[in-house]
Amino acid sequence: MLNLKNFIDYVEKQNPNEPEFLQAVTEVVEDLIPYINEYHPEYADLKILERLVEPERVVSFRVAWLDDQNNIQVNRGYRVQMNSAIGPYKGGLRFSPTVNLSILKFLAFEQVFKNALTSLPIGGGKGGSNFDPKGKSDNEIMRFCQSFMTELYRHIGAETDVPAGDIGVGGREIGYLFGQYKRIQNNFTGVLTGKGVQWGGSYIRPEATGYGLLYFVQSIFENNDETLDGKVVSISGAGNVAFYAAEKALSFGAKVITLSNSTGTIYDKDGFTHEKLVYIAKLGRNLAEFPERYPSATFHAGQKPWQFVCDIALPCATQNELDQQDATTLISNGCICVAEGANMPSTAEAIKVFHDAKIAYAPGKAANAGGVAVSGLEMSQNSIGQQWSSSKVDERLKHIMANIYKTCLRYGKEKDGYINYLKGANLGGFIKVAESMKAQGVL
Ligand code: NDP
Ligand code: 2IT
Repeated sequence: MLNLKNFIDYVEKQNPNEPEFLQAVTEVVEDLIPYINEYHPEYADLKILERLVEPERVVSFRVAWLDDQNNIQVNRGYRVQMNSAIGPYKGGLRFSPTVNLSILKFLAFEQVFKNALTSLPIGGGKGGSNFDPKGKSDNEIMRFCQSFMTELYRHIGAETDVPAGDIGVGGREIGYLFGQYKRIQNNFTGVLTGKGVQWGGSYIRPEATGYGLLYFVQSIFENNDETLDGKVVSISGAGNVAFYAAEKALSFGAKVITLSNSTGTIYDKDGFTHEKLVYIAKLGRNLAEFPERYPSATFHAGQKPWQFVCDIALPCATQNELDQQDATTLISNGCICVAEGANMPSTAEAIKVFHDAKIAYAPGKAANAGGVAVSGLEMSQNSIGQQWSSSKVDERLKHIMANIYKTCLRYGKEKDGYINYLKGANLGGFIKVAESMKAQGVL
């Protein structure tokens, strides 16, 4: 029999000073251990959990590059290859000064379950660097990406490990990384996803995480015979995920009232329109300037969006951006659904508040899986040398999100009818990985 406390103590001891990794593992094993003890005691003997929390491989490397003043800069690069039981390692690269091993291990661990939920044959990984892209010139970004790839290339490959974007890594960075990989290997392959549509990328990949999030939220409401029409939505972040989540929410007739970044939050009492969103994209990080053009809005420097009254909250910025107090405020303001575009944006205490209030809480590993799912479709298109239309990719994305929703229902429905999407996602993702590990022997 597995014991929850003993197992968490073991993980903590093996991974000291890795709070985010421990948080992500705890959130998963709280659901897995009772399930394993009841239905699959053989997984304990096979040490499936002990193996799941140990990355198959972690690489850390020096990334030296020249800035525009010809000064040498030194950063640290990483790739965490967490689990390849169901396919090649797959997951994004994050460039942010906050990056460390604990954060990348938590992201890689989450990715294993998320990727299994997509039903595509992709394992889990994550990587990145403590490089800060803010304020850097295009040339500096390029030189950094080239130096980063000059080491990373030996660890990745279209059938080994396929990185993509995450915070601070978008189409521009994928372009520079891909160019350097191709040059070193003399090989044009699908080694990265999120490529430009003219050179091997998939239509809908930039939109996929935000769109998929809204497809998932739509399923939650449809399950209660409701629609998103007229619902008030609060979104955090103003990057790739937040932006396309806002676009899709608008197209479903919802009213989106906030977007944010690390400088603060824009609150627009009239809601954003498509035109306003285009203007926000143009502003870049200067969200504070938005009310000058649109006086229905106010800017709240240094504040998060969770104080504003909404029906649906979509955290789409970063980990642990929504804490217990934010959760309590959302619930007392009548929020009925929280769905995560970001990875682990809600703290463990916040999740408890949502579950106790019996509102719909959709964890990132299910709700934001649309991005990696379309990355998986990009890999398929690359391997058969084809490019599918936007409508075909979007249809497949809808289908994948609907299936993830069904998996969450199947494994997450409680005796009282409450749907615990976190438990559903944890069990649904785990079973596929555990059975594959069992079949492949002691590795
Ligand atoms: P981007 O770099 O495009 O945007 C990140 C946004 O979040 C920016 O607006 C940034 O603001 C804000 N943000 C980041 N850190 C903080 C912070 N500490 N406090 C306040 N705001 C912050 O990244 P993505 O949109 O791609 O990623 C957002 C989240 O979604 C991440 O958790 C990522 O792991 C997750 N995700 C991304 C997927 C993808 O396909 N891109 C897929 C699935 C999940 P600022 O510019 O001021 O830093
Ligand atoms: O967290 C995520 O799922 C991503 N950043 C996307 C990963 C991918 O491989 O597309």
